[in-house]
Parts: sequence; C-alpha cells; structure tokens
Amino acid sequence: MINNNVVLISPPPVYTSGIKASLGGSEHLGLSYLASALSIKGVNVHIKNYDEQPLSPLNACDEVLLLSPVLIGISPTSYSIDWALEFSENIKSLINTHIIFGGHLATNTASFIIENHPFVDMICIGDGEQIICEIVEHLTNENLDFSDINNLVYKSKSGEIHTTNMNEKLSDINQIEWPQRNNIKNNAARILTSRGCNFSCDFCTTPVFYNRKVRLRDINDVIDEMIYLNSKYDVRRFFFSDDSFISNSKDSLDRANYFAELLEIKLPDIEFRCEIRADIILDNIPLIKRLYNVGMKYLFVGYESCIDSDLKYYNKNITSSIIDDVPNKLQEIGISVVPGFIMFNNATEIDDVEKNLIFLFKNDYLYRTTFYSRTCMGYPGSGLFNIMKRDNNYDTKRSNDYLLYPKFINNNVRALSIAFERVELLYLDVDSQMLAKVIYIFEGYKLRRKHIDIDKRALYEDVVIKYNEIQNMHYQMCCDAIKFAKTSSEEEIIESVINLFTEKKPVLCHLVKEFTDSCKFLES
Ligand code: B12
Ligand code: SF4
Repeated sequence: MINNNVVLISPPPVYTSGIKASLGGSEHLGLSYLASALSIKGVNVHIKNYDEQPLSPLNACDEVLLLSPVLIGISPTSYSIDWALEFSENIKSLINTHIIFGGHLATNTASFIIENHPFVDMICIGDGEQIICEIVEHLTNENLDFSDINNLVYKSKSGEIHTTNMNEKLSDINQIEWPQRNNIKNNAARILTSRGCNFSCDFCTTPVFYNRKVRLRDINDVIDEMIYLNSKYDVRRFFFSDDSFISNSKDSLDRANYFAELLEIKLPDIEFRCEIRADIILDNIPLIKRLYNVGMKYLFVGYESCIDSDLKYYNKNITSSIIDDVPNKLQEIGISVVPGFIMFNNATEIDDVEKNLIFLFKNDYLYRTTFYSRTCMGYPGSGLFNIMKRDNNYDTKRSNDYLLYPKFINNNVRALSIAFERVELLYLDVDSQMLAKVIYIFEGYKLRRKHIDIDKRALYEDVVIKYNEIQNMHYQMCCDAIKFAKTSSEEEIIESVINLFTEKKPVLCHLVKEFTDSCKFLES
C-alpha cells in the first residue's frame, strides 16, 4: 500500500508565555484548512498541536516517528522557529521523509531558511491548500521534480535551490473546503470569514502576506459553517480570526449587516468575538450595536497605544482621540473588550509608559500583565522589520534572524521592557485565570445583566471591590517599577522589578482567588 501519511505541526514557542493565553484557544485554523484539503484527496493526515500540548523536539520526534509520514508540514512563528528547526534536524536524521514549512514567517524568510538549513526541503509561499495536495501527489508518485508547482521554494535531490513560478493571483477562498475540526473544546471554535486586510500597520505581516488584498467568503457559507459547528459540536461561542472583521468599504459594511440579519434568524443564541479597528468602530456605531444584538458580546481591539507619536510610528493611521473615545462607547453598548496593546517601542520614554498605563487603568484594562508588558517587535515581512534592518536600528544582542528587538533610545526603558517581558511569564498562570472570568462573568454581569439580575446587586458590589483591588495592585506595582526606572541603573531596574513582582505575587494570587471565587455567585 502506498504511504500517504502526512503530519502537520503547530510548534510550541521557545518559552510558553502569555502569548498562549487567548480566549479563542490555540486551534491552528491554517493547519485545519490544509488537513481538510488533504483528507478530501484521501490523504491520511494527523495534526500535532504542540503549541497546545508542548513536547520537546526530541519527544515530538518519538511521537511523529510512529506515524511514518511521507511529508511533515510545520507552521512556525518567530517564537517557535527554533523548535521547528531542531525537530526537523532530528527527525531527518532518523527517517526518510520530506519537510515543508509554511505560514507568514516561513513565507517571509523562505530563502534564508532553505539556504541555511539543509534538513528543510521546501517552503510554501502563501496559501497552502492546493500546494500541499500537489506535493503529496508528487511524493506518492515518487516524483521529486516539483518545478511545476507554483509558489514553492525547494531543494532538489542534488541540493540546488529552486524557486518556482510565483503566482500572484490569490486562491479563491470560496472554493476552499471548510477546515477539518477534531479538537473542539468548551463549546467554542475559531472561524474565518475573510483573509487579508487593506490597512498597513507597520508591526504586522498581514499586508505583505496578502498583498493588502482582502478576500471575503460568501456570508451564506459562513453561516452554514456556523450552523454545522453549532449542531455537530454544540459550538456556542465563535472566535473570528479574520485580520479585520469589517473594513470601511461599502461591500464589507453591507456584508456585516447581512451577516447580522442572517444570524438573527438562523442562530439567535450564539455569542461571538471578532477584531475590528477602533476607527471603524467609531464610524459605524449603529452597525456595532446591531452586531452586539445578534451576539457580538466581545471584541478584540488593537488600540496599541494612546499616544499619537506611537500610533504614527506603527503606521496605524488612527489618532489618539479615536483611541480615547472607543472604550466608553463599547462599554455603553455592553461589549467586553480584550485590548491589543504595545507598551514599548524604540522611542518610548518613561512619560509614555505612564500615559499608557493611565489609559489602561482608567478603562478598567489593568487586571493582567499581558496588556502592559508587550514590546513592539520586528517580524520578518513587516514594515518595521524592513525599516529596522535598513537603518541597522535594532538590538543586536537580543535579536535573531527571525525576530528583531528594538534598539531603545532610553536604556532604562529598555531595562523596564525586559523586566516586564519576564514579569509576563511569571504571572502567566494568574493572568490566564483572570481573562475568562473578567470577560465572561464579571463584565458579563457589569455590562449586560446588571439591570436584569437585581437580586445579585450586593454580591456584585463585593466583586467590584475585589476587582478594583486587583487593578490597584497592578497599578501600584507598575508605578513602583517606573520609579525604579527613573532612579536606578539598568541591571538594578531588571532585578528590582522582577523582585517586586515576585514578592507581590502571592498577595495578587490571593486577591485573584477571592475574585474568581466571588464571580461564581454572579455566574450562577
Ligand atoms: C488567530 C491568530 C493567533 C491565535 C491562534 C494561532 C494560530 N496559529 O492560528 C493565537 C491567539 C494563539 C495567536 C498567538 C500568537 N500570534 Co498569532 N495570529 C493569528 C492570526 C490573526 C490568524 C491566524 C489564522 O487563522 N490565519 C488564517 C489561516 C487560514 O492562515 P494561516 O494560518 O496563515 O495558514 C495558511 C497559510 O499561511 C499556509 N500555511 C500556514 N502554515 C503552513 C504550514 C505548511 C506546511 C504549509 C504547506 C502551509 C502553511 O497555508 C494555510 C492555509 O492557506 C494571524 C494573522 C493571519 N492573518 O494569519 C496571527 C499571526 C500568525 N500571529 C502572530 C503573532 C506574532 C502571534 C503571537 C506572537 C502574538 C503575541 N505577541 O502574543 C502569538 C504566537 C503564538 C506562537 N505559538 O508562537 C503573527 C506571526 C508573525 C511571525 N513572524 O511569527 C501573525 C502572522 C500576525 C501578524 N500579522 O503579524 N495567534
Ligand atoms: S494590525 Fe490589523 S488592521 Fe493593521 S494591517 Fe494588521 S491586520 Fe490590518
């Protein structure tokens, strides 16, 4: 019998940090789409999500070996590329297989990866559904000449590197099968209604990956997929992974209105979260309310900063006045927000950290470290990566070929950003507990049920006190950290901030436990 086993891998990041703590979970839709395309062709596919259940590269090799795959496909990010390379080198020394990388990072560093790592055989550029099927077909026919497959960088048997015809035309996403689902948990699923985004934020790799083009799925088909997920897996919460759920184009707004109309009739009892830009929210409040009424109880909003110079540096094309207005507007409607926030970039001064901190605090977003600990990185393919490389303006000590750290103007701010990065890891467990409780239960009550569940008013007041204590504690720790940053040397800042957060953690854990326990009363 012909071996057509394929293993698809979502590798774990080097350090399991808060980057995993997402309400939508770590389902990798890209790999689920590939699995679906392959399965239809009769290929035996296994997805190994080591991002969700981390294994060392060596232990993962032991697992994958048992499947004797003819092809192993890996989707690395800047944080998981080291794992992916170590795994690939090991597995290639043990069995005769082929290795292909794909996704944003691999696409944007294709030549570099293939030239420097002999054990990586191919890189898929862009969408992978058709390409991976063609590769498996070649392999099962023992045809190692891949020159007729578009959008591929590959190594021939003799080791020569070839780049095939780069077909700029993006695939028609209405012809692509729904992603294969075999890992649905907690009645929640990720889903996509589009690919691409027509904005150009400079920290983001989407503009170059999709060439600033947006492909929209037929909304009737999206609703059908949702109905299928709801009836087969009892999915009641949907997480739209679209880069930008709506844009300002008439087509996109009409489509969102039609989506709301269909949901109301066909799936009236679900909830969903998506990502919408702050400016688009403000320009379309009636539509946002309509989407709220049909289930959009949550939003991810990439505020990034409340400072104009930062927003300009990120090429966000938004002003701070918009960023200031949005939190209240969404609270008034009843929508809970997970804020996307970048605290540090190369030009950040201590004053900027203070301003951003106050923005987070006054809008009730200061309940976990994740929102205030992030630094603006240069991801290959992004505008910032190119600028940082061009100007040789990155921290050479910390950067590598797949990730650039900023070269800070102010070294004390650099130290603070390093300290906060470690603090995020230190607080991972307690931060994860907070997110779901705040968004689903606390804000669920505060924003959406306060007027209905009047009998729980006294309990709620108690939960508010606990929530405020947690926020105040984060705020106070940050203020102390800032004080260190103003008065100490770089090494002292890192050490003092980490010590401070380490010492305070038991107290915060205790408060969080009290808060999460009290939330149970609001939930019931
Ligand atoms: C949803 C999402 C998440 C989710 C789920 C992760 C996931 N893997 O799906 C969560 C919240 C967990 C997450 C976390 C992070 N994410 Co994220 N995430 C996304 C987002 C918005 C959508 C992913 C998606 O579903 N895309 C749609 C599917 C269909 O496309 P796809 O995954 O790219 O797959 C297609 C092709 O790329 C290709 N392909 C992909 N892999 C492979 C592999 C093979 C073998 C082949 C042949 C083809 C192939 O074929 C697929 C089908 O066409 C993307 C942006 C984007 N537009 O993709 C960012 C993105 C992937 N994330 C990014 C980042 C930076 C992060 C975090 C570091 C964020 C942070 N600071 O905390 C972490 C890192 C996690 C990690 N393990 O390393 C960056 C990665 C950049 C980079 N250089 O690494 C992206 C590209 C955002 C951006 N535009 O800059 N993320
Ligand atoms: S950050 Fe969001 S809005 Fe900006 S380019 Fe990326 S996907 Fe588009």
